[in-house]
Amino acid sequence: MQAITFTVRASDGADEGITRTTDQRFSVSVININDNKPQFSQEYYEAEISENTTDRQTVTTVTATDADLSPYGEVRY
Ligand SMILES: [Ca+2]
Repeated sequence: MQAITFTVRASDGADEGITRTTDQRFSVSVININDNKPQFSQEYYEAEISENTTDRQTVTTVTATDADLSPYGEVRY
């Protein structure tokens, strides 16, 4: 789980020089959900193989990515 920390400063409406401020630190935990599906790097792939091609020959290489963090962003083929 990732966390984002930041500081928010609240200031009153007093004139410059006598303004009073308060800083507050916040921490927000980012929950990983599986809200993205894998996307192939190309919309269309085309390949040709010889009729004499033996088993286990590479025909073409495809890639896809998933914008989610691991494990939901891991892509299997
Ligand atoms: Ca995903």
